[in-house]
Amino acid sequence: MVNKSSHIPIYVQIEEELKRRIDSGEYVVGEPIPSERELSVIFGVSRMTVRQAITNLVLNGLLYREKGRGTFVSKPKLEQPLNGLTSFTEDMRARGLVPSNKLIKFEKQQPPFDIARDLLLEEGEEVYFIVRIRNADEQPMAIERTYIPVRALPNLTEESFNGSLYRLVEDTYGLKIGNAIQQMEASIVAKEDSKYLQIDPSAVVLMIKRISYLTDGRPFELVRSSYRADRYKFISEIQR
Ligand code: 16G
Repeated sequence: MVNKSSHIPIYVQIEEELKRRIDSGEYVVGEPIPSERELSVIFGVSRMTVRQAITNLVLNGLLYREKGRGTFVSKPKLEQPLNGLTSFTEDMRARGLVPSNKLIKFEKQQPPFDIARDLLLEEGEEVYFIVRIRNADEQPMAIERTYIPVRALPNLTEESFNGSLYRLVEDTYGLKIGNAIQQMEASIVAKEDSKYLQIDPSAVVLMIKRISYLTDGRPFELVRSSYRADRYKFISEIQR
């Protein structure tokens, strides 16, 4: 399986072989893979080399380590298309997963300057500030901090956030959602978010900032979402 005279480094060859075993289902999701010692015997290489291959697969989210228990196969990442203005609830339902929310904060406030500017607010205008953990099948996937101009959606309450915000905007308020501008960047998870997302304090998250507009051009939300990078990959179709 390992070709020692190849120009491809041995740890890369092992990484590819482990990936193949994960993809083929030989190594099962949620189950441990053989130990470093066992793999070093199977492949006839040093434990160091095996460890390097495993570490790369851990960093790529295909495997995860549990202290004292071993290395396990991760669930495949959710593929999130980047070409439609959909809600978290719609995205999860489309995959047969059950969405749920945990409301961490709901308050009316004077927004920070940059938020007021992006939401085209007038001086002194207030926003609702909402922090929600978004779960799929009861597993935390993302944490979202949402700013909504009070003028755009008056009379919101905590109960408004039991379900989907976009359903509320469209069905309860009878407004039409038009488009959004989105930016994405990678970041180390914020300290307080790591416990909500149940990830390591040094883990990486994908941060998305979305400003969404009604069809008449009025902004109705500015959302900062931190998505678990070990559970998500974003896909877009590009054309020439
Ligand atoms: C998504 C949106 C977020 C929106 C939410 C509404 C991204 C990056 N963000 O999470 O801006 O507020 O959906 O979801 O996709 P809901 O209708 O389920 O509450």
